[in-house]
Amino acid sequence: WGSCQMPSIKGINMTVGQEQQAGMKEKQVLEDLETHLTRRDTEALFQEQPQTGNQYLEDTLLRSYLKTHLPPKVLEEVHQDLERFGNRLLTKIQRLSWECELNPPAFRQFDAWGRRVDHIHTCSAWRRMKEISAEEGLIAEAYEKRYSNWSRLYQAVKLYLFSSSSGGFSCPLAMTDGAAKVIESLGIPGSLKNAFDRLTSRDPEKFWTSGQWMTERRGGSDVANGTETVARKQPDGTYRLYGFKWFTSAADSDMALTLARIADAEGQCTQGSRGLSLFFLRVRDEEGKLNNIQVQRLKDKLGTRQMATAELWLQGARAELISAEGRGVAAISNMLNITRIHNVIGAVASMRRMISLSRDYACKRVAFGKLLKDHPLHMQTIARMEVQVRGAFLLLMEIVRLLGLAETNLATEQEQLLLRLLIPVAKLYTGKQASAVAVEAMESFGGQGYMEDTGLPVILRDALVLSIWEGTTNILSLDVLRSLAKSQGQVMAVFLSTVQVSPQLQPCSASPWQSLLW
Ligand code: UCC
Repeated sequence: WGSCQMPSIKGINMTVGQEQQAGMKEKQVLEDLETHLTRRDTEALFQEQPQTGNQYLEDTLLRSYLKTHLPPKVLEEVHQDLERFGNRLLTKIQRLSWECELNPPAFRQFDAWGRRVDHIHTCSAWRRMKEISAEEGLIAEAYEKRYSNWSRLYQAVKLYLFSSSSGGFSCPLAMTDGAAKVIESLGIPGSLKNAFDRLTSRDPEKFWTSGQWMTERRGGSDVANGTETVARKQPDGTYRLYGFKWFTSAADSDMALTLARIADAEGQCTQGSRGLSLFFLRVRDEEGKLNNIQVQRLKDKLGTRQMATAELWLQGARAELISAEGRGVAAISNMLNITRIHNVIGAVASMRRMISLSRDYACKRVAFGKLLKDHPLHMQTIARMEVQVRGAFLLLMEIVRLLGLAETNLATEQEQLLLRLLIPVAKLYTGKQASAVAVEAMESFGGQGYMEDTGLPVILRDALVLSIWEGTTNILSLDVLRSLAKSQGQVMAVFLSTVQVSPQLQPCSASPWQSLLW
């Protein structure tokens, strides 16, 4: 209400009585105006906050999938645990997640007296996430195999529920799972037994996380030509590593798997992929002293800021060779495939979170005189996103179902081929999808979606990395070609025959193939 619109009572000839009356009127107008100036009703934007409840109970597709696939006895136990976990996520863990976002890791290179300490400080909520991961068996579940071939799927479901509330802790868990998988595939040699037990422990005191140090300064995709780190053999059979790891995620981890070139007696190394071997190393010793490693700096990333990613100098780090010489890439590919599946889990989880919040908001927010949910155009947008996340979810379930079969020696040759093909396809597809869906969902909140303190931009920033790390879209496309070439085309034949015999591609038949065919 601008002053030019105010009723004017000035400039008129009046009697004393009229003047008094006019004075009172003027006072009244000014009082009215003052009431407006206090902006009592307009000082803030009041909207009901979008929320999710128990993610497990609210996820009808997840629940119907478990019901139709798990044996009844397994379903009964798993259902109870997931309902409890859903409550724990809602009441305890989500809060910690936000704390991780508000308190990103900090790096201190020197102490007050000039001593080099290279200390990466993480917040208490981040450290609590590590304990929770152990308590919930987020890695252990897959290796204990309590439910035989269903254990892997059950683990993936827990990780899926955890992902959006993990404050970025999903990343170290992905690499921890990958490291455990590599060690298991090597037959758990005696020297790695302790590491394996710790990676798969449910005891927070014992539990270790692992890093995966592959990327060097010459690049992260072309590992075969980009790896400069050299390994020198020691008289006791161990190695010392010298090099510069340029992008090491979860640098606060307890151990790492990394690639290096073994130098011969003359100090010469074989170049290319065939010169790479895989090593295990502890990041710190029992006293907490770094293993001849220097932290150069922490990375300043767009997202996943809750997690410490660092540049590391290896200056004689003591390490153990764990692959055959020159078979490093093949050995670490087990880890890559697991972390790529985790990437799919993260992609589906972030889409699920964004869409669930968007759906809830549509039931609360009024515009143009009615709730958003009563606007067909708005609901069409949400429905389209919902279809995307459902397809991606079913694809994920299919992959972890196949992985569970492979890990319990129950997979046919066809199923193994299909798994090999689907991992890169699902990673590249859902990574891209998650970014697009996060942007679309953000828009469905209007300007509020763009506000940092709603927590929504964090989800978008974190989703944007999903198409980049663990192999960009083009690198994964090449991996699809690699799987085709290595199997002499069999992966594609199996894929096509599986798609053809799949149930009639009805939405309610919950077929994972729909998402790939659309
Ligand atoms: O480290 C990182 C940490 C980020 C944390 C992410 C956590 C995610 C969690 C999400 C939660 C929300 S990021 C850095 C990641 N780096 C990459 O992904 C590397 C990208 N580059 C590639 O993938 C390349 O394609 C390479 C490195 C695999 C290419 O190496 P090569 O040496 O040129 O490849 P070759 O010569 O074709 O393959 C060597 C051997 C072959 O076996 P053989 O010799 O028996 O024929 C291949 O078949 O390795 C085998 N191989 C594989 N086997 C290669 N890739 C695979 C595979 N994917 N599966 C099975």
